[in-house]
Amino acid sequence: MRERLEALKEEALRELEQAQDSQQLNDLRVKYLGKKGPLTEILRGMGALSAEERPVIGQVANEVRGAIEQVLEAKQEQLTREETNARLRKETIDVTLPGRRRDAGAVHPLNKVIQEIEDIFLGMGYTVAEGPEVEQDYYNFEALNLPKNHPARDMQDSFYITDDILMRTHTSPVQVRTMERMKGEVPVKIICPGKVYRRDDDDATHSHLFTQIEGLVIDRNIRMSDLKGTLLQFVQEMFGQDTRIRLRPSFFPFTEPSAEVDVSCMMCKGSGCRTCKQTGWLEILGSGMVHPRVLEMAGYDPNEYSGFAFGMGVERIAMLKYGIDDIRHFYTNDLRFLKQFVHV
Ligand code: 2NM
Repeated sequence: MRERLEALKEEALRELEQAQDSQQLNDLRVKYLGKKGPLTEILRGMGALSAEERPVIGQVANEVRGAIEQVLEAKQEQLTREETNARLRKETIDVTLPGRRRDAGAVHPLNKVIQEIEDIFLGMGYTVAEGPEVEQDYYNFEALNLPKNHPARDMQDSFYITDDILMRTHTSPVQVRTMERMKGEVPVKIICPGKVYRRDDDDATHSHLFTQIEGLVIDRNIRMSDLKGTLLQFVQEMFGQDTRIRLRPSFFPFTEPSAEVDVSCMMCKGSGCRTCKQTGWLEILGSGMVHPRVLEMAGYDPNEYSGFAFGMGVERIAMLKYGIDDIRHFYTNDLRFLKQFVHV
């Protein structure tokens, strides 16, 4: 019996010494110390031994168990340490490797021009107002003195969602909404930038989606000269202090009188070139005194208050400023185009 135990110990320690990983070590623990292992079996058979032999063999068996447990524990510690080291070696990263370069985004040229125009009007005390692109017929047309049969309301010219919901065709509905919210209070002094939609075929100078900025001032005693002075200040900040303007009579349903505003050509300073078609002038703004019916519908007594309004296409201004020849460049998102404005 003693020899069997000694042999068992020898064999167990040899096998334990050769264990390669925690899994193998655990299998050996079960094999030698488990309920179905040889040591358990020997201890169970002790009943057959004589009274003198039993304590002696019992002590040897316990010594064998103790020796196996001790080696197991030491081996477990060693393997765990080795496995941890191996894992850490595998997980090391080379912090000196160059990083993956990420392309930085940039503000879209249209948004740059919008921000520049906003800054100019913020400097004159205006605030920026925004509103929905999907708009009610009332705000887009009715409240702007566009009667039911006006040609601009033609289904052919606008993107209708339902009979009385459409994609806004200008940002004026934002101004009507603002006037309503102000409940007759003055001054109203806002600019409204945003996308507008018209059913046009796209070409170099037309886009079914484009960007507008409209301005509106309402107060007591606002007159045409306020409009003219404001727009002169704006174009001189935008295109240079030597820029001049001229007003030509025009027509809009929502203003009376109405004026088209030309600026002296910033390319040739007015002497005539290809950009201005040898006229020295460029048409960039529509404007006028807010129609009394528009004021009245929005809750302002036209006998007490007056106002001016103006509107411009941001793409056209950006195209003139940067010499861009096709409006579609703003919407095709060709990085070769967009990257030219990263540092502008
Ligand atoms: C333009 C030209 C002239 C305009 C009018 C209004 C409102 F809401 F006050 F009636 N907003 N914008 C206006 C006037 C817009 O764009 C070419």
